[in-house]
Amino acid sequence: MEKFKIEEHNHSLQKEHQRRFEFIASEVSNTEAIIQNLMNFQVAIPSWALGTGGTRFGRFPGGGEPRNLEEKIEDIGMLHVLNNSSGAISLHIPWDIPENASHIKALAAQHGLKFDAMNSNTFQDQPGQELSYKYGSLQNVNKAVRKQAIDHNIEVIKYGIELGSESLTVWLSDGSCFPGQLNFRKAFQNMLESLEEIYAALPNDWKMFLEYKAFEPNFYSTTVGDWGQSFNFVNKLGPKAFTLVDLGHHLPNANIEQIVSLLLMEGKLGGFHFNDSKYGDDDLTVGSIKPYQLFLIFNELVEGMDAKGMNHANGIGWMIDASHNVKDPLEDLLQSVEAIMITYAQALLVDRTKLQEAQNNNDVVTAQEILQQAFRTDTRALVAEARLRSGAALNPLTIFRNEKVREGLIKQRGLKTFATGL
Ligand code: LRH
Ligand code: MN
Repeated sequence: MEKFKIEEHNHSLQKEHQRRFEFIASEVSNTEAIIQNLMNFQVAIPSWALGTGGTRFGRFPGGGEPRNLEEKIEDIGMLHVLNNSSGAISLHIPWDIPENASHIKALAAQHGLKFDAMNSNTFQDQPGQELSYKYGSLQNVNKAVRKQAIDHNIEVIKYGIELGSESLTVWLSDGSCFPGQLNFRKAFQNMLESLEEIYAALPNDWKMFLEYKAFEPNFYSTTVGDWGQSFNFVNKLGPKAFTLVDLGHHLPNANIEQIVSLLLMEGKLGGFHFNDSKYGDDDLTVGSIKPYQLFLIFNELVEGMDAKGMNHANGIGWMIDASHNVKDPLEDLLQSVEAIMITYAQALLVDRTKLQEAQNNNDVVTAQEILQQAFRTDTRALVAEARLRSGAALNPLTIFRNEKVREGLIKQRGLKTFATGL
């Protein structure tokens, strides 16, 4: 997307934006601080979510999907030009192996992108793979299967080192589908032993994120099934191991904001996979189903990170993990990043002194009023102003459509292209 097109777009929206920005700036005391925080805040885009997702019931590709890692980097680069908040890629191996790592690293840098957490994959059997992960990987009763999975994770770390990544996300589908299938204790011990070998292979400045999930693809037990189990593992592993919270990985009605607060308190909240869901791991657009829950989570993030003096921009791995069944993948990702920025700005609006006072006085009504005052504040003009000041588009989705980006990609790549990933 050429710079002049963005300038033209911003010029056409400037007057309306200025009116909205002056209004919110007149309402909000810490406008400049919020805009600076927004400009620093970068969300990593998953390399596995640039094509159309699907379910076992069907997949409906929309065309123009990236055919290789280079084209995925171009697509993320384009998102970053439009919102200047998507400055990192999270790669999934082997879906996106950087055949020529220095070339890939240079290409990403050209697009202003760096590599966030690497993701290993021992939840699928790859063509030619010697031993199957049907009954699990790091927990498997068969030591040889565990070794194969450990070696894969160490290989993923090597790719990450070449690309300048500094973290490994381990999500394990390991578990059981029926009572009696698994000895839970031995599965835990096998998995801990395996994770210890992977942990020992981490460079000194690296982090390991252990992602938990309640169910799917196993439907009776999951060996890293909730925050408590992940927390137990990462505490036993050591200071480089942290828990990763994927918003879609909880049992119904779980209080995710409380989990976030406690993991932050313990210094063990390492990363986030942002998405939204109504039922299971639906991987829907961030903020599309439960925007108030997302606000309550960001409220705990800001409160907890400030309590620990953590830098908001790089204290935690901010990543999206979504799958697009009916939306254009790039429009969906633009909406997700926008929802994250809007909600982060709302959390920065919370009057924490007044909230603490209300909490100390058990003034429950005032406490709710303070939170909802922030949640009911339209921060879109603040987010747009942050983009404007960083040379991005005032309204990324509008210019994406007006410039017919998808049509251009279909012309360039064809209708029937297939992007690796979910
Ligand atoms: C598992 C998960 C994990 C990824 C996969 C693509 O549900 O959230 O983060 O490895 O999706
Ligand atoms: Mn995830």
